[in-house]
Amino acid sequence: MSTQLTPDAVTVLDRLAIEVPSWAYGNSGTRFKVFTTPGTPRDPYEKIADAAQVHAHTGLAPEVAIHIPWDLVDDYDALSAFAAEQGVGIGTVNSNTFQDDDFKFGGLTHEDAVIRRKAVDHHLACIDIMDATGSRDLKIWLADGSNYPGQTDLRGRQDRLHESLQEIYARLSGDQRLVLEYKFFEPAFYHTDVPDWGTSYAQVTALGDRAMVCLDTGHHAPGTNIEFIVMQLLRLGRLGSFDFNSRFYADDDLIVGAADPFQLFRILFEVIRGGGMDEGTPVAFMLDQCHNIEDKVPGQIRSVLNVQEMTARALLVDHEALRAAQVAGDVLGANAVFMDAFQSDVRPALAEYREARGLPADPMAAYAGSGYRERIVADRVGGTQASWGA
Ligand code: LRH
Ligand code: MN
Ligand code: MN
Repeated sequence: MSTQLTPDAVTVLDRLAIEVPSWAYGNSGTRFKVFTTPGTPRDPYEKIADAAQVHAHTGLAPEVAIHIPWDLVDDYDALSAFAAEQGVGIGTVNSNTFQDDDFKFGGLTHEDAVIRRKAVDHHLACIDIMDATGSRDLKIWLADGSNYPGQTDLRGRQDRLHESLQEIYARLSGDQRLVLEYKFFEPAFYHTDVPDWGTSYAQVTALGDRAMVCLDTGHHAPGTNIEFIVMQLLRLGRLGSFDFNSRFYADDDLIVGAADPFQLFRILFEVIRGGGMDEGTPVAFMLDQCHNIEDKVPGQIRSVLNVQEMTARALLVDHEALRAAQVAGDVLGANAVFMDAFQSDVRPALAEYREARGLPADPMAAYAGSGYRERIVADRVGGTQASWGA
């Protein structure tokens, strides 16, 4: 079924913005092999230039998230000015306490006050960067955890985490926020200090109103009903942001909507149902992906288009009919209303929608024909290509 977009759906789609991660433009891979791509950025400036291509062709990605120290530069005013020239802004600042030998046994949770100080200071430095870039969100994901039962005192680590987060939170100003991301395992295999939404929720509510939960779609055990978590966090007013990606097995970081488009639809339905796409929503949408074998810029374009397409389909759900069927106990009727929307083809309507906004009807084809790839391949010679982790 090919479908038209309603005026209300168009209003929501006009608001849709998906931050792209700077690290998606660097080389990445598995522990077995990193395949490099010609033209890969060599510094944060080139990553931002590539990210700006995604926005130029889709109108969907006005901000680029950065990761510190991967995107360390001398002058963040200059980086912000460069981003603005490219037509984008700098978004979420991601902290990183997972690649320094000192943090082998944790950072914000560490037994040793000296190491904890170093981890807290890193976050304070990230907030200095946010002050310069005008970023709203500090995103914290911790690798802290342990590999063996008895290795560490689980309870003490939660208490120290709270103290560390309190100091970081106290340094925020204006409309700045702290978002705490959870992940059930990896790199720690026995326990992780922020393994689930409940722990993140408990920690952020102990801080204050400007602390929220970040939900990375790849950070759950197989079979987890992620849309239920989305519903609950929105209901509790603590869903701060998404890291979108898709997974078949673990934290695969594949293109969002590639592995399970229906799951993305169900998640976005709950976002809309819970007000997460209303005007002034507190929910920030972001990609957290790697492009190990495919080209990175088109990989990112495909990703934001997937989110747009599933949002358009989720906006088609006939809420009145759905509610009537639910109230009547019409199990199959309710499910049919839901599936009708999921199975609608919104691609022609979205192509028209883009053209009406001066955007290419087919952003993938437009990028392929733009000559940008050929240009960066020719220009970016010498230097060291950026990689996930540097
Ligand atoms: C951890 C994670 C977190 C990091 C990113 C690179 O698995 O999802 O968001 O910052 O990967
Ligand atoms: Mn993530
Ligand atoms: Mn992850």
